[in-house]
Amino acid sequence: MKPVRFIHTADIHLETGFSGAGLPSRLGGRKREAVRAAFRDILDAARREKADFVLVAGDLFELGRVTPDTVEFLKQQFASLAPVRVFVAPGNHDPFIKGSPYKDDPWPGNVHVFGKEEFQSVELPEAGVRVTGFGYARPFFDGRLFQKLPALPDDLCNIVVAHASDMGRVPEGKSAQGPFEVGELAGKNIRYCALGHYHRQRRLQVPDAGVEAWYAGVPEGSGWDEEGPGGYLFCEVGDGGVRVQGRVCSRFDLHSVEIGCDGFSTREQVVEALLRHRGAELQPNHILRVRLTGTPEASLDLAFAELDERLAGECLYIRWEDRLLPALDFEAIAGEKTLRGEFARFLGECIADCDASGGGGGTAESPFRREVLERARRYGLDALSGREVRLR
Ligand SMILES: [Mn+2]
Repeated sequence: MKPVRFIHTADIHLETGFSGAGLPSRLGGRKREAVRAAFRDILDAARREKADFVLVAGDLFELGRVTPDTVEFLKQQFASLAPVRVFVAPGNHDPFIKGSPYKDDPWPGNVHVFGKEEFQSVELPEAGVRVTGFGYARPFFDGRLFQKLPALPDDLCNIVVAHASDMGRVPEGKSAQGPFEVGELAGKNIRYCALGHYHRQRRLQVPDAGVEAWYAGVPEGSGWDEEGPGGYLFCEVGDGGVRVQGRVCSRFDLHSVEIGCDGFSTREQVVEALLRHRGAELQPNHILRVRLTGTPEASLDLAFAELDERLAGECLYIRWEDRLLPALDFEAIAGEKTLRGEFARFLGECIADCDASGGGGGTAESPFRREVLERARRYGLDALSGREVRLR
């Protein structure tokens, strides 16, 4: 057969908000623009490399946030791709419901949106391909459609596209929408299964050597659980098998760094430690989360505005996380005949009680309660000592 070449993308989340990642609003605008740029890159690749079609495995946009501008942007982009076909399988963020631009707007003729909660097929005889997919018709869909999918006719090369959850590996905090077991992809004449919903690019282990199944991953990471470069997949199915190529298209990647500050006495040492990550996590187009740990000398002053100024140009933004343990001598303070001493004694006893109950079959809340008490002691002693009280 003539090789079939196509792009698999998913979870683009055009117009998403970034406040959940604790990023300032000026970065939200840059990230949203980067998501659009990444999406343009994906379609450019389809044009340049003469792909036969493009698969979007759901969450192309967020229904609650999508603007008329973004809808027109999508129509223009897709129309300019013609005659290359685009197949969209709506997911939980862009369900095919009343009020959705999928349903209410006319789309260019080369775009097919799977608008039913049942598998349907579109045949492309000239390419020798059958694309089979379904879409969500509600914002939460837990139907097990793969269970009911019969074996597809093997006269054409079968490509399946869906927004769905591999129940064998649900990422932490992810809702199980469109659940399936990898075994349900086996023995059905599927050559390639294009999945969306999980945001990390990953190949699935299907107990059928003939099936290649992937999550495409996000083109541009939007949170701290989506660190590193984002991208899409370029696929080629031929007689020799399926070749899947991961490609990067992200602009502003998120990265985390931990800096152990044991014995640090100046913020210069924090800067030096961070600069050692230059060229890796620390790059001008990266957004960093820097977690400071350990026990520094009392002289260390984490003046974040000054640190940001010192590191301007090294990266796009730093979200500082102060997890330093105080070099305070709680016992000595608790011996003082002062309000500060009384406070330190009281919190010290609360923490000791917490340890006693936690060690002796305590409740599940004990470790959390201990952390709260430790923070309370730290904040309180900062306040009672006339120091700046800095949330950590
Ligand atoms: Mn989703």
